[in-house]
Amino acid sequence: MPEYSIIYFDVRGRCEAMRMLMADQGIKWKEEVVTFDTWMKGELKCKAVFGQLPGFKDGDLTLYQSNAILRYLARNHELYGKNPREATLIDMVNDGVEDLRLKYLRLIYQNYENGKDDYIKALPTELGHFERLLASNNEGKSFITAGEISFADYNFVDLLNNHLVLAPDCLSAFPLLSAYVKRISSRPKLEAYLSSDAHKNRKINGNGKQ
Ligand code: GTB
Repeated sequence: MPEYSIIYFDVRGRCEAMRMLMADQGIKWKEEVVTFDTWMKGELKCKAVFGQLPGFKDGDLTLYQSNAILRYLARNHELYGKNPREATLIDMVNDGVEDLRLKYLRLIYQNYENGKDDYIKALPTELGHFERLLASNNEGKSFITAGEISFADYNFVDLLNNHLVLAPDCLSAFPLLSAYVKRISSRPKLEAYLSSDAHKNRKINGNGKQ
């Protein structure tokens, strides 16, 4: 069994997709929680490759950049498609998820009060892209792309869950996305994790906005 550790603040943030992936795949990991006070001392920031968290340890390997960490897990645990074509489609989707995550994080950390209404108004356009993608893969009945679950599914479901907190009705016009998020979230090990205190008690974002 690998010896994985997440080094991060005590939030879901950019680590929840990797936690969901590991929980669903039956992989154990440790949490090295960094408090804001510890972070402000600067020692960990100096060590981090790009001066930011999360970090991720596998034995003597330490990684940074959340999407690289997701890809590392995907390569190690067969969550990256069966061939280069599938892997590239998975990358394409994950890049789309990252684009939306960046918009979401900008709202949360920089413009919540003034930007929330406009952000929610623009959501159908954003989510429509993913609804069409789902429709193009087995009529939306399986995964976001490819024939098996991939790291992009965990990343996307985590981001959808955050949006369902921000705007509870945001999926009502998207039947395939609504069914998809329920279907993935009800995979037994993932459902157990999503209903655990470890998940529920962790804030979504560092500033308490959601
Ligand atoms: N591209 C990088 C990735 O994907 O890993 C982006 C990483 C990133 O934005 N890291 C943020 C960070 O390290 C934390 S995620 N910020 C500290 C710094 O730059 O000095 C967002 C976040 C912000 C604040 C808290 N908090 O206060 O608890 C938690 C998470």
